[in-house]
Amino acid sequence: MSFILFEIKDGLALITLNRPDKLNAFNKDMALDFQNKLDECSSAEVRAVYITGAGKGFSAGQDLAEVMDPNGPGLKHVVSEHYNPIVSKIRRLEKPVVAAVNGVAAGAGANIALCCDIVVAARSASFIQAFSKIGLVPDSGGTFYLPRLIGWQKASALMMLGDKVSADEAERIGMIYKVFNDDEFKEASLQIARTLSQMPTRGLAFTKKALDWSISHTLDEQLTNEDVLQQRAADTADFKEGAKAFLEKRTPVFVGK
Ligand code: LHQ
Repeated sequence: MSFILFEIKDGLALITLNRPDKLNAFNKDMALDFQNKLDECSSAEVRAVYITGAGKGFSAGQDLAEVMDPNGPGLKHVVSEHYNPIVSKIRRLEKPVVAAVNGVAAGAGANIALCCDIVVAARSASFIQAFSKIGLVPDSGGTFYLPRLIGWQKASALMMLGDKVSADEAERIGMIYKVFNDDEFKEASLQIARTLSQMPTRGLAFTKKALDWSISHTLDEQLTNEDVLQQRAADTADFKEGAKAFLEKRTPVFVGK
């Protein structure tokens, strides 16, 4: 059985975390396969990525049975070899990545979702910074993204107390973009990803880069960064098509170049 389901359809890569009986908790094989599939997403045919979970959970984070198994891969390299590359690959991927959180997202499962470009959730989903409850430190970029998304105080409290945050509350506090009713969630979240997959891919990649750069640059530096990226965006075929279609009062057809 494959712990990651992967399919590319009409420019959209669909990645499904697939250990439903364990709420898609990450074991070594699943983490490494996820990395491989993220690498495959850099191919030109992929113009957007959609990540979700099989069954009723998104991901319960690290498989705790595996890290406690004396014959398992051990705890020493889990963060550096399993989770850090996943977060880096998602951020470096020059495509928009949608996390479609279909159920509970805990520990590394929550923080991998939160590093994605657009995070949406089913109304019955929830987010838990589960680390503190077992004596661990938030990882997978959680200490980087969560305070930036919801502010220091709330992030600090959620990470220390390990409270379960409902999807509605996550939307209210700006942790995620939108919540959809459970019966509409799959189609509505896929529609966001499909829309992105037909948009100007290079322009979206430069937007992602500009947002990432804004974290570590001054205003003056960032104004220069925006200028540089705008020149690059203006050189794309999709910009030319977008402007031309606007002037001709027709719907543009973007090709991702
Ligand atoms: C699980 C897990 C799980 C194994 C549910 N492992 N089986 C980095 C570096 C090094 C070390 C460790 O970790 C990390 C990163 C991290 O992610 S640390 C955080 C690890 N995750 C957690 O601590 C969350 C543990 N899980 C839970 O608290 C609950 O399962 C949640 C709140 C996620 C869901 O609760 P329920 O909806 O009540 O489901 P459940 O607890 O009944 O779980 C269903 C099954 O999944 C169950 O198996 P079973 O065979 O009894 O039906 C659980 O044992 C299994 N499962 N999470 N992380």
